[in-house]
Amino acid sequence: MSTQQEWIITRSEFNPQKIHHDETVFTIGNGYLSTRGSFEESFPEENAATFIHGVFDDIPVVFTELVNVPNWLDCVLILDGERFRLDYGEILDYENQLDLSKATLTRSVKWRSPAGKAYQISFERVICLHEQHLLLLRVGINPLDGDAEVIFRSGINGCVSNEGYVHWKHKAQSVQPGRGWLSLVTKKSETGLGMSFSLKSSLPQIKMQAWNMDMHPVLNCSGFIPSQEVLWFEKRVTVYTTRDVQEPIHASETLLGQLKASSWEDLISAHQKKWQQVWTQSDIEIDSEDDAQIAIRYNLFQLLIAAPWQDEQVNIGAKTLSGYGYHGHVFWDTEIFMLPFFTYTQPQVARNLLSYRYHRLAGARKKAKENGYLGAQFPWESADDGEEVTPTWVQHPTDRTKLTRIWTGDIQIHVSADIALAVWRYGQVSGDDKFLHERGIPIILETALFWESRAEWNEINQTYQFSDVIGPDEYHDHVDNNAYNNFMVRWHFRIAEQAAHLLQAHEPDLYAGLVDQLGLSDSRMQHWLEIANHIYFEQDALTGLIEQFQGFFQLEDLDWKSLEPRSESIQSLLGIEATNQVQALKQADVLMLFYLFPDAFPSQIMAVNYDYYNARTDHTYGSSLGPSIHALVACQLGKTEEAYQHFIRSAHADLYDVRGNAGDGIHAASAGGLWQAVVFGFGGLRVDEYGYHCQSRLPKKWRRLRFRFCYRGEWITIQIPGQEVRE
Ligand code: IFM
Repeated sequence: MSTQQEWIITRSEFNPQKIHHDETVFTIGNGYLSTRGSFEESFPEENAATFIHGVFDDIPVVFTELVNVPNWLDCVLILDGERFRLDYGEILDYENQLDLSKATLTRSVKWRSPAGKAYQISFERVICLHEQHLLLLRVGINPLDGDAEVIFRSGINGCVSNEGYVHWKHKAQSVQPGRGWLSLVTKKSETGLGMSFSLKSSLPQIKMQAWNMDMHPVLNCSGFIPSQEVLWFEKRVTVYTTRDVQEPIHASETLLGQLKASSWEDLISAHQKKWQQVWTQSDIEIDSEDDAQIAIRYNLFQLLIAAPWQDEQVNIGAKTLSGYGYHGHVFWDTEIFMLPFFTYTQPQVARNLLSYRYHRLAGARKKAKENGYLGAQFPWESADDGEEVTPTWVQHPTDRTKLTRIWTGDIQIHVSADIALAVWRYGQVSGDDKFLHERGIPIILETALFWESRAEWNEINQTYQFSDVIGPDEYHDHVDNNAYNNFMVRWHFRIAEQAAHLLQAHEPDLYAGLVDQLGLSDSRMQHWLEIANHIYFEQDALTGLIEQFQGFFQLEDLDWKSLEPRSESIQSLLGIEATNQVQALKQADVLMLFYLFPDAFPSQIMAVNYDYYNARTDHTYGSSLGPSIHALVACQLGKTEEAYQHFIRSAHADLYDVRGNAGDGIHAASAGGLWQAVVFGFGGLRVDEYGYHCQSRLPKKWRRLRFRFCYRGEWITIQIPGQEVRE
């Protein structure tokens, strides 16, 4: 095991300007819920939030959003008549620490009140992994200048909103010395929530009064702390929703009662043991001169705390459960960027994530039908019911008096092929044939039907084409024949034909059911292959350059240097329309194909295209989905040091707020891409139908790399330089 410093994220200074960034950085969770790293005692203009997977409610414009649930931290601390909060008094010493190995957030503040008395105050926060409905908080108060009179109030605060929008209606509540509970329901989706809490103090002279305030059961604790003694409060919170059980309050009260017999130490040790197991599978060790070790662990930690360990009806939003960005909506970010990490290190989570798509086929069928297509068309943004939830209009990024039309929900259609690819790759790596046969192949076939009806025959070119789409590079919309889109569709048709025959051979009854349901036939599948073989895909015979979409090479080349120095994206500098007219990319597009299909292109072709598109990509201010892919492709081309620069950009995206928007939540796709950049890029792992092998290339600053993965039930450890160990 590595040294402690390689597991701990520390802030030793409080910077109120960075509060929203830090709230995101110090998010903790357990795959059921997450809580941002805001302070127990609150802070003005904080963005405190706790989100539970799957708890959505309606909201105008963006249709539905994850709901900020009652604040379970909820503390007011008054010391000798002065309220403790970091905007009052003086901070003499400060340390905020996230221990990634134990998933524990601790904060210790030496504080001088406005009246001049000093106190040491500490907090320890845990969202249990071994019991996903249990949250723990400990607060320690140590007066440093003589006795202190203390008032400590804590409960469950249901007066919360999503940045001003209130989703909760009151049902019932109760509080008595030692414990209380709150029952609420969301206004539109009618999801019920029950939260219970218990509170105890370490000193007998502390008196406890129950305050039953509106939507806010609270315990008011008061008394004296003798000089130099530490007063501890221990709070336990249990939470259920009607997504879990019929009677959430009954369940939260029962669990709280059952846990009475367990000590704080017992609970913490069970939680830590579970995390140890998780890290045994998912950790990456990097011995290097840089901060790659802590950065990779931090990114993996953020994926792991958002991973639905026990729920196949939810998925991971683009910002995990760590912020308001994208309202909890799910994108291709899951399948293309995050999923490989889970497929290779936590396969049951990958299965849950893909099962979410299977259970949302009804929404995808509806979308296809409404658009006049066959089969299933997955939405660009998905949430609770799997219907399209991409907003149609949003506020203009620079001129707030204007609205901007968002086209992704209408025409960014590659997501259906992205999901099919993730399904197939999961099946290949995990060997989970049951999933593949019962859920995976039905997804692949139903989405193939969508592509069949979406393909357009062009009599003049004698090609099948896809006009009016958006590819991964969202700086260009309404384009024809995006190379990524078309290549993915070609792959999709070919794999659909193979998958159908595989199912027919192994599960004839399931296959017969699909034949009936989807109208499959040999001639239909021949037609799929026919489309695949005639899909438009333009590659310059002389240069080997693949055109990102029809007409891309005719666009004006941008003079990037003339725009430097800059601190915003090309799109916000030039405007949406002007950016559409130049060869500037928000993120990898053609290069995505080299990352996903490294064996499909000769390296010379990859190199030519990498050089061309890499030079035309808005790496720092474009999409956070870009750098990890550029890192990976650069590795494939042996440009290891260039890959390293891209890797660092992705590794620091949230830790150092590279794009200035980390306050909205974790860039989950970047985190998932980072794992791939290390394992597939620097580690050089390749898995195909014949097995796996590694062709590693470490950057100069790295001395050693070690990772594990599971291939068809067998755990393999790769150490570079060094050996491969099969367990
Ligand atoms: O899915 C991405 C997209 O590729 C770029 N814009 C942000 C989305 C959510 O992360």
